[in-house]
Amino acid sequence: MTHPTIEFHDLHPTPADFAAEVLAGLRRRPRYIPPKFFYDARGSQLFDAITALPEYYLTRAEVEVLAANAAEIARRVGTGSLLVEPGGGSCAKVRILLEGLRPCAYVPMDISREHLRAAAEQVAAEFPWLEVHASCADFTRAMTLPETAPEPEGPRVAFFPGSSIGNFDPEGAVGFLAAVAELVGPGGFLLIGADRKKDKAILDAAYDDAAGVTAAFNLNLLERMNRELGADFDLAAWRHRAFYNEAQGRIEMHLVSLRPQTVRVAGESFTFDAGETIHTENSYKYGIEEFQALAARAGFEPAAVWSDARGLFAVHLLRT
Ligand code: AVJ
Repeated sequence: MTHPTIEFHDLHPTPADFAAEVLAGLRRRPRYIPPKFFYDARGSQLFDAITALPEYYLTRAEVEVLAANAAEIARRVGTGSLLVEPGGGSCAKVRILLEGLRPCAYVPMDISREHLRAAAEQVAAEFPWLEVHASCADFTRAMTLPETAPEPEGPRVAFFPGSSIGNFDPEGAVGFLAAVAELVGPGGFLLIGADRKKDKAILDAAYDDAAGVTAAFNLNLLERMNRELGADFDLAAWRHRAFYNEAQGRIEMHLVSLRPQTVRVAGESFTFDAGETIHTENSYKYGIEEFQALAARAGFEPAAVWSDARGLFAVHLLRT
């Protein structure tokens, strides 16, 4: 068997980055830890389980849209592109596009090192004609291409599925999109999934599933701090809370302290009141025109937009 072409570029955040961001987040009020820290090995597994939950419609809806429109996407973008996927740790959805797009190289970038390495090797084995340059990095901090990435004949295309854009607040989203616009340059494209605003009951259920997988995903952040930062969170003293905040147009996830308690984290003490929360995630939802207007502020114009049959989820093709 020939060895698949995979180049691995490593800018993985150090344990010191995790400690510093957690301590800064716990010193603030309200307390906030960014959702990128959910994705250790266990968190990545739990997230994959979330995508298969009956209540979590996002992944199925987006896959439906990509599969139904893969040929049209390829026709609009053309072949020979350099395809970059920030946060593309599992290289799952890109498979739907690869045969049609025939990019000259694929660059998945992700914070979760082993998850990314395994996925990149698998995609390279499945598509033997494809050059894969995996880049382990925190794209919320630095979005640069590995130096080994080839110069494409076609456009640079960024792929940002999953409604991961929803983790930024709207101002942060404009900043991220502007960095993507710069990365793809003139004539470049962005294919991006953005979950739509909808009935609160559907959204609440998607982030607080009956089987408790999303709760385990949220609580794993406490276990991760215990493992990696020598913290002493008592898991029985915390609960998962998720709800759609209609005024803000976002899902909020929190970890709720069930009693007054003091916790040690990386040598520092933090006192929590009963009912006090650590805010762990926002997931913004966007109307179609609302999202196009946001992208316009970052220098993108709409090229096309598609939705699933139920109208739950949108995939936008944007160009610089
Ligand atoms: C990966 C950010 C798109 O917001 O739906 C799923 C993460 N959190 N369930 C989302 C998540 C809880 C997910 N994103």
